[in-house]
Order: sequence, then structure tokens, then C-alpha cells
Amino acid sequence: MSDMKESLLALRDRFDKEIEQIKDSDAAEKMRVAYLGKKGSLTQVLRGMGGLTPEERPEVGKVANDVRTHMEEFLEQVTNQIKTFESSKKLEREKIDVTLPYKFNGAGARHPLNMAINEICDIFLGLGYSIGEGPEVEYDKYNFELLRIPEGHPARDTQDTFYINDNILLRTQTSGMQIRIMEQTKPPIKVICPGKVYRSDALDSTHSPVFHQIEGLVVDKGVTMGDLVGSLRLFAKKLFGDNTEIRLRPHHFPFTEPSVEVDLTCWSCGGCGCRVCKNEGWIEVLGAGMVHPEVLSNCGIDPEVYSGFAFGIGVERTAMGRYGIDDIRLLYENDVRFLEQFK
Ligand code: 2U9
Repeated sequence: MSDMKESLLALRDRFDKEIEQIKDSDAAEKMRVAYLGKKGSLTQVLRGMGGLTPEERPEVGKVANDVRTHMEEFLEQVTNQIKTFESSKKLEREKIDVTLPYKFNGAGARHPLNMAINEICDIFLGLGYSIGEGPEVEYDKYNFELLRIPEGHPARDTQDTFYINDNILLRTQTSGMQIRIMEQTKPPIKVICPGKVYRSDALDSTHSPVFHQIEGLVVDKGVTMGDLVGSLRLFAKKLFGDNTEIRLRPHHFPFTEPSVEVDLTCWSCGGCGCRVCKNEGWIEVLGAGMVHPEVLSNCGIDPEVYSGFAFGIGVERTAMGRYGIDDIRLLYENDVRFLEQFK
């Protein structure tokens, strides 16, 4: 028994001498493995406990535990000291002299798409709308079903998208958010929903599989087509100038009735006809209509009591017109030579 106790105390002395020499945390870790690890010296000595009598075991066991605790505590203390020392050395090495002269690389600029989104949102905020944002990964129900686009409807082809599974997809319009708002809020509702939308389209100079929309929704008692026309007219004038007029053409959307496509006076020629408007004098910018009564009731709003209008603005198209950009791809390439022009 005394042999084992001696071995343990000798081991502890050896440990104490060795740990004095430690200079970094790697060496401390090596020591921990060498003494306390599975194949470490202390473990080796303890293996000999099998040969002790039951009376001897508690006494040797206590010495062994004391030695182990001593080693663990000592190692922890030394490791902490080393870490503090190492991190203060690192901080010293990384010290930055903020008084050194620097090279100014110039301030960045907002992306034209964000500029257009901000400009459009500001106009509607000024008209008393609030802003709602929702998920880009959307349930089929919110993107299609509740908007009167059931499975097999032709609009599913024109708005083909990327499916996560049968029920979940990348949204093709931000309308899902407006549906959620209608489900959760009692009218009056006056909201715009800006955001990224996805369609299974090939990239060319006017199309992109990812683009941005701002959709608006107003629901209240007695909302009419006249309110829609007045609001869009005001919006067009604020965005493109006081001389801008709007023109409505009948159209069809499953979620609005009646539905219209809305043209604005050409921002390039003011309506006389030019290359930009293909000599029409008008440019199509958005779609709109009165919210279909079935869409209202799908969301728990009584169409006998309430009515509403909705509109959708393509941000890319608006930004391209507003800032004279002739290829949609320029908006996604992030070429600094292009972006710098918007400073
Ligand atoms: C609800 C009900 C109706 C939103 C609308 C349009 C017409 C429209 C296009 C504009 C350019 C899509 O990005 S684009 O290609 N949108 O023409 N959007 S009405 O109607 C709604 C929205 C929400 C609950």
C-alpha cells in the first residue's frame, strides 16, 4: 500500500515541477492528457489499485483523489493564466492606431431598386398606408387558392414558380401577405406590401425569375373604383411629375373584378410618342382592380358590407423607367460602374 501512496506522491511532485515549465495552452493540454487522460500516468497508477486489500483501498483512494483534484485545479489555474496572457498579447499585436492617415474609398450608394422601393413606399406612407412584409416561402393557399387561382387555373401557368413541396412554394406575388392581413384585421385596411417574388421565367433584358413588387390593398365601407383611380392618379403624379396622367384598359385578373391595366404618360416624351413608348405616348406600369367579393369572403370579410381595391406595381419596370435603365439584368449584376451612376 505504501508503495502506491509513494508512487502517487512522486507523480504529484513530478507534475508540480513540470507544470512550472509550461509556456502556452497547447503544452497545458498535453500535460492534462499525459497525467489525467485515459492512458495518462495517474490512470496507470490507479490501475494498480486492483491488487490492494479492501481495507487498504479507501486510504489509497483518498490520496489518489487528492492528487487528481490537485492536478485538475492546478491545470485549470495555469490554463486560465496562460489564456489571459495570450489574449492580452493578441490584443497588443492587433492594436489599431486610429490616428494614422487613411485612404477614403468613397461612400457607397443605394441600389436603384431600393431607391425605387423607398420612393414608392414614401408616396403611399404619405397617403396614410402602412407597410406589411411577409414570407417569400409561401403556402399555395395564400399565393393561389384564396385568390381564386385553384389548381388547374390558367394563371398557374403564367405564374409558374419553384415548389418546395405540393403545398409550399416561392411566392409569385406579395398578395399572400394581404390575405393574412385581411384574415387578421377588421377593416378599414390600407396597406402596401413590397417584396421579392419569384417566377419560373428565363432571364432576358425584360424578364427575371426573381423580381420585386409593391402591392396595395384598401378595404373599407363604400370603397369605389373612383377611389382607385384617384389614388393611382395621385401616385403617378408624385412619382413621375405633375403632368403625368393615367389611362385604364380593361383586363382580367382572377382576384379583382373589374380589373384594369394602368398606363402612365410616357416619361420620356410626355405623351407625344417616342422610341421609349414605341410611339404610343403611354407606358404600362401597373395592374389593379376592385377586390373580388369571393376573395373578401375567403378572408372572413363580408362583401355585402365592405369593398376594396388592390393594385400591383412592378418595381423593376418602374425603376427602369424612372432612372432610364434599358436592361433588367443590370439591376442584378452589381457592376460598380453601373451602380456608381446612382450616387
Ligand atoms: C389581394 C387582392 C387583390 C393585386 C394586383 C395586379 C393587379 C397586377 C402586376 C403588376 C406588375 C404583377 O409585378 S407584376 O408583374 N400586378 O397587375 N396586382 S391587382 O391584387 C390583389 C392583391 C391582394 C388580397
